[in-house]
Amino acid sequence: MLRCLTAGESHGKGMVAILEGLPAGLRIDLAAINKELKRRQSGFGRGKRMQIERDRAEITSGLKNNRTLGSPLTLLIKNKDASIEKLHKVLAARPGHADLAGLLKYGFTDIREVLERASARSTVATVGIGALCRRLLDEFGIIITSRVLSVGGESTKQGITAKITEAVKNKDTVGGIFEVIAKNVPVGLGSYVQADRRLDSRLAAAIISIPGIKSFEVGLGCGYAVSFGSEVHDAIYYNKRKSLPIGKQGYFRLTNNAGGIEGGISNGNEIILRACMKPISTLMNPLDSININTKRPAKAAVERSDICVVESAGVVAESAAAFVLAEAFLEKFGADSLVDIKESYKIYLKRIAHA
Ligand code: EPS
Repeated sequence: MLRCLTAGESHGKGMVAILEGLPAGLRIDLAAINKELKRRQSGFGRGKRMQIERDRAEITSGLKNNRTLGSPLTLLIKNKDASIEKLHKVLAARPGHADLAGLLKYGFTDIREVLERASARSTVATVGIGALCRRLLDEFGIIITSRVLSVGGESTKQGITAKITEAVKNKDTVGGIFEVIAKNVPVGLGSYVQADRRLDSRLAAAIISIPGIKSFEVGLGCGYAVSFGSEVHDAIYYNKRKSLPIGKQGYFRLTNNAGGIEGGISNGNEIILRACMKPISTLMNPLDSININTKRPAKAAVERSDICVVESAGVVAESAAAFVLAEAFLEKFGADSLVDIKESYKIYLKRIAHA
């Protein structure tokens, strides 16, 4: 069983992630983890915090000679801005943020006590976990990437840049849509036998729980709603030639509207996921709100924030997907030792090729 927990406040000492269940014998490269952390911090539309932080991970458990021991891995990413005890109180909830619902739920009298953990800074830990999971997937040729499809309804690079620039100028924020693609995922991850074993439901939960994500689609997604079945289902063909390399033999499709998942199981095609990231809810030109002490109208709190994080959200979603795919992969092929998993994977591919 692969499981993880994260901890840490946006301006606390740092962010922590514990990942348990990676097999023994996996080589871990800290530089590769730091590269993913850097990708998360990049993108046009990021705010001032990203100029302060240089997110770097330390691994404090689970490794010897840079190889996993099968024991829990702990990642620590220290915050440079660790000013939590000195920061001012926040008294007017930002519409769209966790502020008001969190305040009422926990009975706080300062919104800062909500926003410190609700902050999307927690995604540092998600990306750290994802980078570890990618290392496992790497061993089996599984590659996960993402790309921005649109920002504020604009889908060309020029249009996107113009939208973000407009948002900066108007002290506003802007959201968009990104796509995550997983290549070389074998057929057979996940299952239809129980709702919580379906690969699509697990990917949906992992991605929609990233702060700011408001919708999720697999493959053609909402496009299915406007088409006839005959137009959208991916017809099945078969390749008899044994001379083809393993992975190219057997069943294949000419289209991939299913986005690589049928019946909650990966079908061997690319997994294609799409999600919508809402505009960041901290507005420099704030919306109406209420002062939680006086109950009088007040402008929503203004905190240092970002303008557009659609590109970063894609990197975080890749990481969330990496965890789910690694988990499903280990369920199928065993989880103790990398050597054993490789053996079991080889036998499986051989059977599939000749099925
Ligand atoms: C973030 C760090 C935060 C924000 C952002 C994401 O840093 P700070 O609050 O100190 O400026 O830039 O968080 C939010 C937009 C949010 O609403 O929580 C990060 O590391 O990604």
